[in-house]
Amino acid sequence: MKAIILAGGMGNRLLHLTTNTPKCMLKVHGKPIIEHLLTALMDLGINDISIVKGYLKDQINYERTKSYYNQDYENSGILTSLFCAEQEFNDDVMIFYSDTIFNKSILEEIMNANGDICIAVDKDIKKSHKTPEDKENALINENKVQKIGRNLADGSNAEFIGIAKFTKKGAEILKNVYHEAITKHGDRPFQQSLSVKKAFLTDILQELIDRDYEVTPVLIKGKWTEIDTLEDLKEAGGEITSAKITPEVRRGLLKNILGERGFVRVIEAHSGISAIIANNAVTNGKTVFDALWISSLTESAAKGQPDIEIMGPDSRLATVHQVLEVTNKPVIIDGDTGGDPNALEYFLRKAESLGVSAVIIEDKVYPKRNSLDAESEQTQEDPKVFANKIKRGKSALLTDQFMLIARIESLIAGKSVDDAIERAKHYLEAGVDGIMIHSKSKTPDEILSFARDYKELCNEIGIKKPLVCVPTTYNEIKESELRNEGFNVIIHANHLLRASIKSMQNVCNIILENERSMEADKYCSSVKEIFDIVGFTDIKNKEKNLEVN
Ligand code: SPV
Ligand code: MG
Repeated sequence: MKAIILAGGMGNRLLHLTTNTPKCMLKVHGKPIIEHLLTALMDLGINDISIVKGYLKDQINYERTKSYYNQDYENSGILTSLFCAEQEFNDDVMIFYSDTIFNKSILEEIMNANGDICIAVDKDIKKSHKTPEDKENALINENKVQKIGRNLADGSNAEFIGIAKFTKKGAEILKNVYHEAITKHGDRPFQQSLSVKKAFLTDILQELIDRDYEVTPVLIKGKWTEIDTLEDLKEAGGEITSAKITPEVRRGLLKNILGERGFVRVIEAHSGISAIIANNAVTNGKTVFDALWISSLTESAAKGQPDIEIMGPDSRLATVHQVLEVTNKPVIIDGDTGGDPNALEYFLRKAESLGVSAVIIEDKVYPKRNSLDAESEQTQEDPKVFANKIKRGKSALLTDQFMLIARIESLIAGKSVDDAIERAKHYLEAGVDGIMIHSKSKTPDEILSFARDYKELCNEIGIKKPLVCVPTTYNEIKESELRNEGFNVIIHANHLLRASIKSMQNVCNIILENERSMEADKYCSSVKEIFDIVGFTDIKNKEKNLEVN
């Protein structure tokens, strides 16, 4: 008996965890998901194991296994991955999804099942975190699979769990049907997919059924867990806080995401705990923050100090250390004015070596005042002096992964959009890697007007760099609208600190008023939640060295 493990997918729903790690290498109970399967297979004496890789293939390395590679993993389906290992279809073979942890007894059940084509199904259709469109269900009647796929029109009474077994004869049938399907369908729809190339395993199984081949269900009793979402990973005992990343890999992430998507959504973090919350935030199982902003306002305030450039570079870097330790997202630092050019060089070199992706410096005179304060005088630097500072900063950098971004404060200082554009020209020509336009207006009008002129300027001078904004005061406008207007980086600059201040004040008042904390409980996270968030639960699991099988 051979085994083929399909490990080419990108695991989009676990986005922030799979930025640098293929899904099957995420850890559950201290070891990668795929390793649970490899151990179980080897325990059962199955040693002829092939892994079909795709996304981040070099990170999946297991001695004593064979490797296949689906080069086009981004544009093809799991069936294409399976057929990358077609030469293995010359014996009895079991096929596995690589993102599911199966109890060993399940493997035994299907291994010993009768039938040339068998699939493992669970009669107890799980309340998994998958949407109905994503669940692979089956309709079983008279010990035969009648239908298999997503959203079955005739209903379903079992869930496919991602294991199929083909005898040598069954594998021969599979090969023939697959090649006939390619000839017949070409790039046209195939079963529930847009083409054979993009098809799921369930599509070929349905094709086999349609051609009157018998697909036998193996009704499993043991436990299995598919890791598809953060909730699945958490429930399986996975590590969601400590996916580690080297400074070299992290540093280039911001440029990479900007290159690929042209858009980055950023949230502020001012401490380890706020960084973990920001790192793990996800909505609809897929929308996440792409990067973290280390704000001067909140980093100073978290230490009880005003944002007037008295919390210097080393304070900022100490906070950055905390954040880098607990997250795997790219980090952008608020560098204030950058100080004098020597101080800027020192700061940039440190930030770059830590794996920070970008520093933004503002064109004000040291010591600056927070830009949102209506009463402070906002003194801008001469643009030529600031352009020279940019040149000094850029010359101190060792990699081109790192971005030095110039922040223009003309609108904050009461000057015109034209003044801001004039400055943008100086800074772009000095070699800056991006431009941030700041505003404290209640409406986005002035930054939108800047964005339009900026596009023209970029065309005119032939330099195009990402555009950044911080919509704190003009926060009615949505990210998608800002994106459509030409903004590439949107920073929600202070919200986690503001949320925590309000919440802490509320809880203080409730405890004082009630002379006890019972009434405040519903406004507080549980202690267990803290354990989970900071990885104490992970550590306990590791110490117990829990055996899943
Ligand atoms: C910060 O977050 O520290 C910023 C943005 O610099 S603002 O507070 O709006 O100036
Ligand atoms: Mg600031």
